[in-house]
Amino acid sequence: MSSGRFITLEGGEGAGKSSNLQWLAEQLRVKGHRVVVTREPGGTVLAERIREVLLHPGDEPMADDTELLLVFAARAQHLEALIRPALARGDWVLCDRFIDATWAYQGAGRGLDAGAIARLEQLVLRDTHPDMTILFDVPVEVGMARAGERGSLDRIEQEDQAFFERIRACYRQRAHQQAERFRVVDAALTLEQVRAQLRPLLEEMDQWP
Ligand code: Z5A
Repeated sequence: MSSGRFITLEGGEGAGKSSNLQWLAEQLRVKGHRVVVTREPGGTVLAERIREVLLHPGDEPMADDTELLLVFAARAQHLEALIRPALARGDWVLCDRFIDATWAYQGAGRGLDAGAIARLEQLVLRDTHPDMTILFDVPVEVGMARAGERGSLDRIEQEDQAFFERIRACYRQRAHQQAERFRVVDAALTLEQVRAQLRPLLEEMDQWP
């Protein structure tokens, strides 16, 4: 039986997931865990190549179904080549975005068929599900302003505010409906205040068998 744990970070643009990922990993390492930090789409050489196609496809408009299948193709590779082997070794896996991003971006954002997403979820995830998902919840305009400061926007970041409002609403609804897995932090606060909300979650993980 593996003792590895799978923790995912979710949220909209500029929510602060990346800013807290390494910090969380350090805290877990201090506690003696071996930690693998990764992200989606991506995480392996092949999955990172799929990410590049997804975010920077060139001039040809990408069909919504293509986007959905590429997201799951990258995830299948990531699970098989990195996540499952790490969990089997007993490592903790910290992942910047995972399946909830698909429900939020492709499901709520693009309005793609929930039945299709559910079938792909079952096919690709099988029995690999996050033990905890931390939702960095931030008002869309705050997150967009933070992300906008970075300069050039990728294909998805160029969507309008209504798209990102649907994404935020979807994340919050999933967190409400799956409260046993989700923990929600108010990510509009300062980095220090966000980390103060993450500390009790680390203590909660200490209680895991
Ligand atoms: N996508 C999808 O459509 N379907 C899927 O299934 C999956 C993904 C898995 C990945 O791009 C894209 O793929 C993403 C969804 C889609 N869409 N887009 N666009 P990404 O990984 O490059 O994008 P991201 O995850 O949204 O990254 P992000 O915008 O950088 O968000 P973040 O990682 O949460 O934020 P950050 O980089 O930590 O912080 C952003 C800036 O804010 C930075 O300058 C920080 O210094 C600053 N920051 C962070 N926290 C704070 C606080 N607390 N106060 C003030 N400033 C802060």
